[in-house]
Amino acid sequence: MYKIAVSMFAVSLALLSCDKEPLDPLTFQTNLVEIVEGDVNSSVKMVFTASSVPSDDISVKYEVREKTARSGSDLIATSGTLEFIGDSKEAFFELELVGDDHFELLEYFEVVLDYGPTIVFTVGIADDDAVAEAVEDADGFITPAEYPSMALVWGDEFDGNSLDLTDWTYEVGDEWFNNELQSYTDLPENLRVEDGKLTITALEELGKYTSARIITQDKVEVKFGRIDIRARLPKGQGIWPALWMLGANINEVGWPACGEIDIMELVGHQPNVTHGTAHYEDNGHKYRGMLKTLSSGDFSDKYHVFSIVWDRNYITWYLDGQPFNTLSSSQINNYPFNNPQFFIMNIAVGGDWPGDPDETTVFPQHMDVDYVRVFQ
Ligand SMILES: [Ca+2]
Ligand SMILES: [Ca+2]
Ligand SMILES: [Ca+2]
Repeated sequence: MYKIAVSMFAVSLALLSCDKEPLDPLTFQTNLVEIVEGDVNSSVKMVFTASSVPSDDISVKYEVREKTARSGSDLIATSGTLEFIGDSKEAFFELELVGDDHFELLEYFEVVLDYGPTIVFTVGIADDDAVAEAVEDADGFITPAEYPSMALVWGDEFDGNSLDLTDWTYEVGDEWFNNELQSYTDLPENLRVEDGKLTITALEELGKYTSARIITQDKVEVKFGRIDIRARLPKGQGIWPALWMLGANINEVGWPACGEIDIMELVGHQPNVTHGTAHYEDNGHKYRGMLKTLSSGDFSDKYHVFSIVWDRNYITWYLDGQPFNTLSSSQINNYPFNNPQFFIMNIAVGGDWPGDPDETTVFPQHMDVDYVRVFQ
């Protein structure tokens, strides 16, 4: 349809200008792919360049269309006419941008040119504001329940008295990876929801370890957003809590091609260190991660907020609102993180990374999760 319309337009141009060489179909390019937001309102010239000088003066209608960027809060949607006059291949309009000083994900809008055929240009607005740091209250660090210009698209405050099985599934059994020792159950001694929090408990009984692992696979799958998880973590040799995500296409492409985002992992013999890591397939299993060490105390003392900001082509990890790791799609081949992922929360016991529990390990060990929230 598009090709036909373009070639018809080219024909009509050729008929109008029979004393000139036949023209290639006219197309347009623009100078803007991505704009930086700014903290105050501003305007920017959006210039369109024709592929050749039109044979006659022409008027091209343009329309700015909201997408994730919204008129009034991110830009001013407008429409009008671009005039290509004389020998000029260029015409422009002034685009009005709305600045602010709060953090947002990358947003985009469209500009549609209509000159018979239509062309749609997609333009990004890159945010230039820092993520707000968490504040400290009586039992630890906490993040806001809402953010300007972002909507809560999913969350669990763990306010009921049982796990919400519309969103979560227990994974139970004895057979796990990495030479882990635990058996996962759906018993209340291993998982409870009460007092506004989820508590996963790792237990030892006669040398056997039990714990719990829950997933949102096929129930809650998200792509992009600011994700905040407030939790207090267990510790001790052989204790391995994790708050993490796996690609929703894992059953089709397998691991690690599906991509894994570890928002928080901790090995209990280093109870003051959180790890933020991405795993992926790039000529075999590869991973990139960074760690963040508390300046005092450990992660069992009080709540901390483990966050990622996950947007098109990048992921940044935060502890209490302070960034400590970023992955960009340009750093790896076969970047899998522009696809939906689901959540996993668990405490593993033993295994290749932490090693097995020993006589210093105290049981039971608890991970308390106050909330998980996804904002877009
Ligand atoms: Ca700004
Ligand atoms: Ca902003
Ligand atoms: Ca809660």
